[in-house]
Amino acid sequence: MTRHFDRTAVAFCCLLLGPLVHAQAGADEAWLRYQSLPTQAVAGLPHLIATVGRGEVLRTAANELARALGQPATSGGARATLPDALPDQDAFVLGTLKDFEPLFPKLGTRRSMVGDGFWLKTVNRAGRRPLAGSIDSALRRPRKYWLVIGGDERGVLYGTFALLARIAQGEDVSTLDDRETPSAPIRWVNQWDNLDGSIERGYAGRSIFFDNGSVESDLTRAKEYARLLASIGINGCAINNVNADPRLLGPDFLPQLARVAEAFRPWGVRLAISVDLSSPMSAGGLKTFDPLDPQVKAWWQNTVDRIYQQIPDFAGFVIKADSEGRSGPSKYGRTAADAANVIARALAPHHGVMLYRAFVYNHHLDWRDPKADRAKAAFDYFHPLDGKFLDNVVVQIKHGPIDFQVREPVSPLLGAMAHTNQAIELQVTQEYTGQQRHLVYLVPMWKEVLDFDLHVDGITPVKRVVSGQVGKRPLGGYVAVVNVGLDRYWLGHPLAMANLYGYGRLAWNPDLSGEQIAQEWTRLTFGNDRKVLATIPRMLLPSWRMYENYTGPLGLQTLTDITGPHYGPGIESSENNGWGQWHRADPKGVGMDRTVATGTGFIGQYSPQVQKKYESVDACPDDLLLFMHHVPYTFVLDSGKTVIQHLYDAHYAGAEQAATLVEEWKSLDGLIDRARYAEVLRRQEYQAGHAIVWRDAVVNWFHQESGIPDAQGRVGFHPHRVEAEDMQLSGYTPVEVTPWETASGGKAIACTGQSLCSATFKFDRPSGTYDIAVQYFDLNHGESRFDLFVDDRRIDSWAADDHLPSDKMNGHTSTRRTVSGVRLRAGDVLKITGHPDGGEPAPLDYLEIVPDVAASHFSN
Ligand code: GCV
Repeated sequence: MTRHFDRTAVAFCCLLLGPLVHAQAGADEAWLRYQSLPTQAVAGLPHLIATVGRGEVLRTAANELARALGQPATSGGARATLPDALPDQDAFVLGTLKDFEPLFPKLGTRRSMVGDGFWLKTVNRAGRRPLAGSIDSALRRPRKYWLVIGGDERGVLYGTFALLARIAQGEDVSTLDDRETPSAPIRWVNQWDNLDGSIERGYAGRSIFFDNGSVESDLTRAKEYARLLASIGINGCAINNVNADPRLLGPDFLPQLARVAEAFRPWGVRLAISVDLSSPMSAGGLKTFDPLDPQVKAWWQNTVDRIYQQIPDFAGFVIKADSEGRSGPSKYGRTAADAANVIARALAPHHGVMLYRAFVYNHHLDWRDPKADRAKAAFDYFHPLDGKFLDNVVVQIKHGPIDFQVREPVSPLLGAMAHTNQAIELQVTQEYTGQQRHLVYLVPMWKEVLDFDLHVDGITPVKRVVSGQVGKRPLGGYVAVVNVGLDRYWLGHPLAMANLYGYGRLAWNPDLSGEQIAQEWTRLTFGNDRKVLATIPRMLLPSWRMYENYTGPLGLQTLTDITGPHYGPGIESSENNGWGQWHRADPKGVGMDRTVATGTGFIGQYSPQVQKKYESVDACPDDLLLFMHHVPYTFVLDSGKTVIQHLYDAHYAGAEQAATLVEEWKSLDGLIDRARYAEVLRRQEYQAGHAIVWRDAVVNWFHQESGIPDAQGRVGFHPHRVEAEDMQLSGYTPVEVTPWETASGGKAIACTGQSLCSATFKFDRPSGTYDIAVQYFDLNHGESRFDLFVDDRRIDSWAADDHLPSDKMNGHTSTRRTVSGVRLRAGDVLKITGHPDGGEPAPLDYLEIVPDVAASHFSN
């Protein structure tokens, strides 16, 4: 096929480059901090950027390159239009394949290049001989072009970001010939933002999109978010909670949504929204939302057409139905396919897609029924519908069968929908993994999931299923629930951004390793200092296993308060209710029997090869043992340890490791800017303390339940601890804490009905230097103040002013303050005074007085 050379399409727009720009105020630039581009990497690069074509996304790509490499901040850069000739000096040349071909006919550009893919290529052009009598010697010079060729405009933008990432990492880009193609067409994020500006399971401030029932008037952050997303290849964003508010489909809301689409558009990010299936009734005033009712069909068609009139590049809808109290097609005896297809049919002429979530389950299960199993729900419901969905429907499947636990097996549904488009749903927001107060780098977990072989048709790792390769599907891919907020660092913890970055990189190329991504992200975010590059990945890479160790190893899932905020420990909360997150611990043993032989039969939902791996207790990997089997505490693991001893050891090891993260981070003092250094340090110190809360809660609970002592004698043995309730109290009164395992000895002290209370005791240990940790509760109301005295000398004072997710004394609010290097003499009197505030009774749990500083900060 020959292509015509369209002169208008190849108009050049040139930007001349000047000195480097500096960091901007406002939101953190995360991994796009161009001020740290290595000078030697920038040195040999051209000073001219030319674009072939005129699209908006293309312009963004050129501007991004200019911004990174030093477009003068004031002049806005010199621009020139060169209608049909290549620049006569070295230049970056950006454009789509279609527009490039006529200019570089010998490049062989027609070799396959898919949509959002790109090609980075350097070409040399020999100098032209000057025309007779010409004085223009410049024409004689040979020129070199850095071509950024995109399969489409988004591809150009992605190629530009990829080029910049290489430069920022100090790679030699003087000669390039690299093509990249994204693994899958759907690379989306979901935000669970509510119209009032709150975010469900958001841990980093309020919404960047909504406030007080409307779209934000200032969408600066939305634009910056789109830039971050584009830089990692994300092409779609659903901005509102899947527990969707029907007001979003109202006529007055549409122009507001159009503003968000406009903010995203230059970055190639298409707007999507979550919608509620009952909208034809709640927003449209119909008497039914039965998907097969002709009026309902017509309503969806009109609604979709209206959206496209205002947002022509609208990406589509996300739907949560028949789940956790949301209405759904089951009300009318219809299936998910009936519902999805009706809406998908309306979207199809506009090239819109429908992401229908497979998170459908009954949360009123009978916990006494040994066959009941929430893990089976998605497969049971969706597998019979395989092949019944239209081609623009994608079933969005959470990576595990429960709900983003610290460890779960891969969802068997991913191996059971060969005739259906599928997208895997991951969670960047750390709902069950520490809510960004704990450092948990999730990429290694996602890698395990993506590389897991489902054996549905030969070798079929999850990543090939979701890319559509296995079933030869037209669509498929990745969705992550991200929930960034107005926090300066987007996700709260600056290091949590490694998860957002890693998600995008894996969606683009799931063959990358967790190590590669950690290295890449660290270089881009913190620069190329060798110590920083060695330390941060060393903190990131083991952090998932570490968190698992102190929250729920062996496939127990996160042993958190599942009916509360999903944060601190709450071991019994998952039992005796219909939610189905059971671990079935009893005095004799622990774990859910999901075998085909004697259990719920969940394992039977996998292919025979996978069943073989899980069905037998001996073959089942230790990491998932208690997810698949109920065993006695004395069951011996592959490691040779009993289950109960493993539970004890893992919790002690995990908490110790969390303490080492503080020291690792401190070793970077002076190598990281003050603001980020201080923010991360604060969070790591908090995590080290909260890991002890977790450790003690879980080991004490299992110790009491099993009656089996810890072979190492640690559980319940705290030689350095002084319980607050055992101190001499003035005004303070002892209180029982619920659940008991979240306070040392099950009790704390509270100052109620007084404005000042105190707890005192006489230090009777050898004189020396000690670290004093005060374990207290910081409720989400009030700001109690504490003072710590040694013999009437105040050595510290602080306020309980964190925003922890509970208004009660429990594992969510238990936290600690440590004063290091305190000289104490035998006979000294230690006193803590508490000033309650706003209903928060300055509650205290215990003191831990540990000899000598550094090494033993957070030990017993
Ligand atoms: C948006 C879990 C979360 C809910 C969330 C739900 C879902 O249950 O706790 O907050 O709802 O998953 O994914 O739909």
